[in-house]
Amino acid sequence: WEKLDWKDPFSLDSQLTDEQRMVRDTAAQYAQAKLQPRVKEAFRNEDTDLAIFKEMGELGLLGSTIDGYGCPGVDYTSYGLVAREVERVDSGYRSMLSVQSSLVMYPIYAYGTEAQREKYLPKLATGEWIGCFGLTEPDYGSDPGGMVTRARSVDGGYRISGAKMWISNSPVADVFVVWAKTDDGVIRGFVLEKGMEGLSAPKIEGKLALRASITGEIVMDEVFVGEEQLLPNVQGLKGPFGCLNNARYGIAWGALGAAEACWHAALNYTLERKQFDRPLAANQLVQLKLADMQTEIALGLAGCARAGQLMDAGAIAPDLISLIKRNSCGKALHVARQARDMLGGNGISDEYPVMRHMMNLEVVNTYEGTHDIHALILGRSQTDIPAF
Ligand code: TGC
Ligand code: FAD
Repeated sequence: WEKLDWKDPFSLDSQLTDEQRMVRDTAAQYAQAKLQPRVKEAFRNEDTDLAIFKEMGELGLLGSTIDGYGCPGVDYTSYGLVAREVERVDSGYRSMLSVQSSLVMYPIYAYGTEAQREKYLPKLATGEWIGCFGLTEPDYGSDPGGMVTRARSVDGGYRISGAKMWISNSPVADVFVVWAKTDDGVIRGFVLEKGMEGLSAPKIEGKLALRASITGEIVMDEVFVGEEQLLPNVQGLKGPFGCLNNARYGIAWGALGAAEACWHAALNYTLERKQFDRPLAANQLVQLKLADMQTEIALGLAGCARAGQLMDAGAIAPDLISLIKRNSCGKALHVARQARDMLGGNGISDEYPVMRHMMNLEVVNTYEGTHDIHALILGRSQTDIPAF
């Protein structure tokens, strides 16, 4: 019998190819050497360091699954491993990476013309340009099909009016992938650029979570775009949802990276801290929590690894992505709350990462489809009854 590797009970590491391990190690070294030292001040001061996009770009971490246009074309398991390493530091940094990769570069690649791909993808890959994705509106979050943003046909193109809310990266974005209904009521995707007349992206102030990642609105007042700014190769909600499949898959891996950081912090803390003349870790109630954390994280990662294989085989069902997104986010949030408790008073200090992760995970559990919305997607797949 083997001795259990308690950090990696399913031996995920031994399942990886050399290339996947190399990508993971590159991301891990970058995250620990460059992101970890910045994160405390970034979160405290709500400071989004735009240099991070260029640093990630240099390492090939932006749009990494795309083949060509300056992107390395790695597999989806590698993409998941990168998300996990980046989110081990902070969900906000993973957000910056996933929006750029899955929600901006992916739709341009999958739904765009060759000219759009050549114009936008190389600069988004290096991080010279920053992208954002506008689906959610002030009155349409879980139900994006109700959106009221309109793209009215005019001579030579469209005039777009409407507002998008809670948009990651929008105040610093150069490229805006925006979803709007055309005259026939069909949802279409458009690529807008910073500086277009009538386009603005004010920052949303007062966020108590995800403070290292900037969030804003997108306000469009009769913004004119030429026909060449329409993403021609998709129509309807399956356009934005196709992008969300990739982003939700990455989040499923990423949230467990944040959970691992909380678990390890709780373990180290309870081994060091003594009460009643013995380490906190000597108490059964503490070991129970550590065992629960290990179990949920290990099972969650095993599910993500299998989902990665299915993604790479082109054989994944979107409902399975809902399952892992929901499971990872809900479980990670629970782990973070438990870890926060185990650190006692120190648990609320930003000298330790757990409260920051906990607050971030409240967002991660909400965006890209809330925990309950994904439950309803899974309920529909079993019953054929949409209960939204
Ligand atoms: P429904 O009838 O279910 O579907 C409409 C059409 O879309 C197709 N579809 C999908 N296609 C591909 N992948 C998926 N996952 C798909 N889900 C649905 C579907 O086949 C249909 O196509 P067609 O051709 O028949 O028209 O639509 P519904 O309006 O009933 O949707 C209900 C529901 C709840 C599933 C959906 O609206 C939903 O998922 N709501 C959650 C909204 C959401 O996730 N928003 C995310 C905003 S972006 C974001 O949060 C980014 S944060 C990023 C970061 O910072 O990291
Ligand atoms: P609502 O839809 O109003 O939901 C509120 C509550 O009601 C939730 O608990 C939900 O589960 C529940 N609920 C809703 N409908 C039902 C139902 N039928 N049955 C049972 N319960 C229901 N969006 C983008 O487009 N691009 C981005 O880059 C982006 N980044 C974000 C960054 C941050 C920091 C945040 C907080 C959000 C971001 N979002 C983004 C928006 C995010 O996707 C939405 O917040 C999310 O989809 C939920 O929508 P909502 O906030 O309108 O909540």
